[in-house]
Amino acid sequence: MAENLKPSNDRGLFDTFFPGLVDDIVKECENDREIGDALRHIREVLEYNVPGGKRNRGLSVVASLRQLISPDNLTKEDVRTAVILGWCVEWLQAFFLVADDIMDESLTRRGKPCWYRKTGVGSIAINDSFLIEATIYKLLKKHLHQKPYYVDVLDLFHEVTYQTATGQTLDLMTQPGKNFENFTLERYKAIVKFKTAFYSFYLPVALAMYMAGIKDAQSHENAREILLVMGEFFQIQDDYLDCYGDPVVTGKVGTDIEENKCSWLVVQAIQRITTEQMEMLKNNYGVKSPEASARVKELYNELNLKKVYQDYEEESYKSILELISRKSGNLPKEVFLEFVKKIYKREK
Ligand code: GPP
Ligand code: MG
Ligand code: MG
Ligand code: MG
Repeated sequence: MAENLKPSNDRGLFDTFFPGLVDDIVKECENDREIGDALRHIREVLEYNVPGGKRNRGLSVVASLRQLISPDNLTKEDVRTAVILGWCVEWLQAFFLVADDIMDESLTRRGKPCWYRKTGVGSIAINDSFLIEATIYKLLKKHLHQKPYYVDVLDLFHEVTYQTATGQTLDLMTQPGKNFENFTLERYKAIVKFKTAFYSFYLPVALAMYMAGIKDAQSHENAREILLVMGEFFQIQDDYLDCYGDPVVTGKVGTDIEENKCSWLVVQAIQRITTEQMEMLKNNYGVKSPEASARVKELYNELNLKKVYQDYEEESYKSILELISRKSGNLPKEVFLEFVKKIYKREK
């Protein structure tokens, strides 16, 4: 097997593709008299926002393809295409995060200032998020337009973008109400399924499935059922880390309490709260002051939410393994187990 086709080199191989993909988008027009200035700006936007994450979503396309096509049948061209599709998933994530950080008034991302907060950027970041999205389709056209699965891939990116924006809508419109009655577990699950699980979990695996020629509705339904449950768990972790994570490790400072978010922690809190504690929560949740959020965090500690989370994590781990063995159908279980390994007990 050629050196760069070995699975152990996937991360290194993946990273080597990024500069070429940026060049695919900007190089030709960087010195154009009309739009050269804009293209040099696009390069800066892409270089600041697309790399530098964990790349788990992108790498999952490659890892999943390796489970779906045997090493003897997997060509160098297949691996190359999976890497490019993986980067397109990372591109989509960058588009969402640039916009999400503006909406959530976040400060840092991946250990750097959020793009809109970088000196000299500001509200052009809104347009920059559109540019990141639009350039996904330039990459797909350049590298995949002759593949038999091109239309499936395009359709999937469009559908998943719609689902994610729908989830973001629920996230932004869900306000606590007078007695936090809107922060239900049912609403919480809908938010996270749509805003996180489709693009982070179903998308990378579904792309690999289309590449491997797996198009049937039943296989996609099985994969979706498992991956959406994993995605829900992943966002619960994200909510937990927003409060209890170390910003040096996560690369971001949490804003869920100040931003009045329907976070898993607040949903758990209101299920365990006394009338006095509810008064305290009402006075301090969604208030943009460090003192108010410190009070909410004290309440979380009184309610032992760290332990509630740890118990949930154990429980969820067992049930996801059970779901994988029950629902994988024709798909190799390793596609899902690899994902599980990456996300349980994560600290970032
Ligand atoms: C993550 O929620 C959700 C997204 C990144 C989807 C955004 C969708 C758009 C259409 C813009 P989060 O706000 O909890 O993520 P983080 O904690 O990383 O800010
Ligand atoms: Mg958000
Ligand atoms: Mg956010
Ligand atoms: Mg978050």
